[in-house]
Amino acid sequence: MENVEIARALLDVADLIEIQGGNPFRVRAYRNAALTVESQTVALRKMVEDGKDLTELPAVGKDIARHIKELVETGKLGVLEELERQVPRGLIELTRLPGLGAKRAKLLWDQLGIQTLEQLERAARADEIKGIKGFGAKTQQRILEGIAAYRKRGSRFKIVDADQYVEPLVEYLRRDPAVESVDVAGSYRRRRETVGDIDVLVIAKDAGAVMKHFTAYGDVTTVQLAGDTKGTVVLKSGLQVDLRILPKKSYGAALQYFTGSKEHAVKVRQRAVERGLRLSEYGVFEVEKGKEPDDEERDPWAGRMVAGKTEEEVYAALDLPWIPPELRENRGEVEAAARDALPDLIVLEDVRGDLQMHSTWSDGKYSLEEMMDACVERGYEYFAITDHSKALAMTGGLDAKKLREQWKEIDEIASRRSDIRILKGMEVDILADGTLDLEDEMLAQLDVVLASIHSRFDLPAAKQTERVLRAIRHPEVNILAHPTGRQINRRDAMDFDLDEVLRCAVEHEVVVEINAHPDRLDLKDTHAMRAKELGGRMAISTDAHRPAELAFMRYGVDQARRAWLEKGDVINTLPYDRLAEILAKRRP
Ligand code: DGT
Ligand code: CA
Ligand code: CA
Ligand code: ZN
Repeated sequence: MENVEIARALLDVADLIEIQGGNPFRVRAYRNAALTVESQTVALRKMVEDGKDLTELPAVGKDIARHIKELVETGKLGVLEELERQVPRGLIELTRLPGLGAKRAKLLWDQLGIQTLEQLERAARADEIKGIKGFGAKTQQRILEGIAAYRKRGSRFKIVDADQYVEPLVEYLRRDPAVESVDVAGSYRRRRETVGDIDVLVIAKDAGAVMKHFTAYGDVTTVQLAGDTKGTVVLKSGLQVDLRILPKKSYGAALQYFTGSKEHAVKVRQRAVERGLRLSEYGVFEVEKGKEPDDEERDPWAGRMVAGKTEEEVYAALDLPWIPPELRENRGEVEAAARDALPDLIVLEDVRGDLQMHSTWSDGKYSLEEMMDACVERGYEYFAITDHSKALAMTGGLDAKKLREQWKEIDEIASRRSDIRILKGMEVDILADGTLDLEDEMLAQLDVVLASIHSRFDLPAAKQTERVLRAIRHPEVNILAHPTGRQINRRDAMDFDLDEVLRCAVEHEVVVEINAHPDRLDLKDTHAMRAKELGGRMAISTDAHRPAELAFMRYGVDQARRAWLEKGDVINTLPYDRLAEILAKRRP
């Protein structure tokens, strides 16, 4: 039994006691203990086996120590089974919905026998909820919306949604005079495409004051824990936020620890052990002679502290340069760092233009010139207008005749403005047989041709692969847009042979897109990494349908960094002349 499983069981006990309307101090005791368990670096299973006294752990009293022992030895927990006989555990999931705390979930169970999300949804649709005391038509509606949102995102938030909640929270925390610094760690800092929860780290003079300030944040619906140095809240959106208040001397070590990933942390800790050091969230310590690192796990401050204040210092103590968070996934970054061969990652400022966006000529919401102005404002040297082709009728996709009209408008604008270069482009549909949705003679006149799939995602894999390969082999195609068709939390990647597609793209000088739209991020990090490995070039494009969406570029760059990409791997970091050469590939 792993620590996380033990913690999970203790949390379930806390939730069920709370739903039952039990003693809030007991609820808190279980939650605090769960947190302790979760944050132990040594396996509690091992402590039990070694006959160690668990009550020496913070927040672990006699009862809970007995529970942990029982879990380790039998894999079960009597008190949890007893509670489950009294309260259905399906209710725990219901309490996670915005607007439905423990009390209200219990009420719905008492009055309507609701135990699951499905039953709740059925009751809400049948208009049965609004009749219950304390609920109304509005609440019933909110519950339905909450369920829909919960299903849609699974339990993970897209990074763009997380940003929307995290940025104001960080600003709010910084306003507290007791706060010295705020950093967000975890998957958020690593810029994963989705995050499970948010891990905030704070240095503060007065921890109590900061905890109060944190739990009083207007967007908080539930305070799950408010300890001395650790707090957990759930925001109205359902996003969970963990806060940790830390001493300055350990801040770098804690930032390193809580940034993860767990796999990266394991690798780095191994390196510490090889050097006779112990790395923890408190710092890097020399292991005293004759002692095993584990002996000291109980006193986190044992041994001479050699690093901890900054991350740079922590990595340096292990003979490593600082490793950018986006790389910390144990995909070879520790080995590369040791050889001093980390990539020089692309940054947002390297981007000189955007090669996919739409205007009112198809399904964009703003005119071509409005999109142009927004690109100028971002400081771009060039941009491509890439409206849809006619197969996408619902977007008002363009046929040859309309495309010519668009070119007239572009020529007219270009003749009176020299502040940015416009590339005539199109996002041309790849039809089911792999042919393109525009005449060759027209394709040849475009500055940039994007090819992409918007239909028949269900073809058998071999056919799908052949379809894409055929498009890539078309001499006029420059960029394969959103290559896998996946949409985060909505639609999986198409079933096809991506590796073969990437190889073919390299061979035919077709660039693959990292679509920066945060619903897509397609290619995703590992796929882009593979594309680079195969010698491919990439374009990071926003697919903006309005000026504000040009700002999605940062999400594309984040994923490109996670894919180890450097400036030279991405064509829209090139000056216009160089870009034009690449796009002109087979046009003499
Ligand atoms: P998430 O929240 O699922 O998107 O992913 P993370 O990576 O943010 O994971 P989370 O929130 O569970 O923990 C934040 C960081 O704290 C994690 O990346 C590494 C560290 N951490 C948490 N629990 C453990 C653990 O049991 N062992 C180690 N070594 N590190 C842990
Ligand atoms: Ca997290
Ligand atoms: Ca967390
Ligand atoms: Zn598209």
